[in-house]
Amino acid sequence: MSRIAVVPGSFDPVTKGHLDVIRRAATVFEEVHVLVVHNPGKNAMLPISERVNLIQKAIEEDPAMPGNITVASWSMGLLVDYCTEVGAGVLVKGIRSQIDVAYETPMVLMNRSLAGVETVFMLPDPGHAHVSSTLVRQVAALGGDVSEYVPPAVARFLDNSRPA
Ligand code: COD
Repeated sequence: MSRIAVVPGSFDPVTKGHLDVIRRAATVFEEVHVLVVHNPGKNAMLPISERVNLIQKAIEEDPAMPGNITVASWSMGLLVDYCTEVGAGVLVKGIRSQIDVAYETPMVLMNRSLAGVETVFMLPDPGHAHVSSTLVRQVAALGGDVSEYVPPAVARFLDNSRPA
């Protein structure tokens, strides 16, 4: 039985969809580790340390967030190695559509096979189902308003990063 869950992601940047899943996970598990991991398949916008910083701020500023959440990053190898290091037996992944299920399924089976780590899929509030970091990056880069999709800490950061 595992009381510790890891919610991994690129979080580049963290969105309200991610935070919805993180909050739900923190109501189910005793301890939740939000883990920022580099995804080699994506062109990163923010350094990992900034992503960690923004998640921490977003959680601190959200009164609905339980107090059992820690934020970390991992670049030392497999995701399941982090789980083993902290004694987590469960990964939590947010699912927006069948596309996410198809993308995540081989990783679920591989992580179980590598280290016996199970994965729980959680659905966000349907209002967040169309939100992705990729689209947030695109809308922000083209000068659009992303404040509906990201926490205030990220909206402020993106505003301050705009060229004058
Ligand atoms: N609502 C709900 N969930 C969402 C939303 C939303 N609006 N947006 C994203 N999510 C979910 C995603 O489905 C995903 O589960 C999670 O949040 C993170 O999303 P991203 O986009 O920030 O992160 P990804 O998809 O780039 O994932 C990066 C991971 C590091 C999690 C992934 O690459 C991974 O698991 N890598 C494992 C590396 C490894 O050990 N490989 C070997 C064995 S598989």
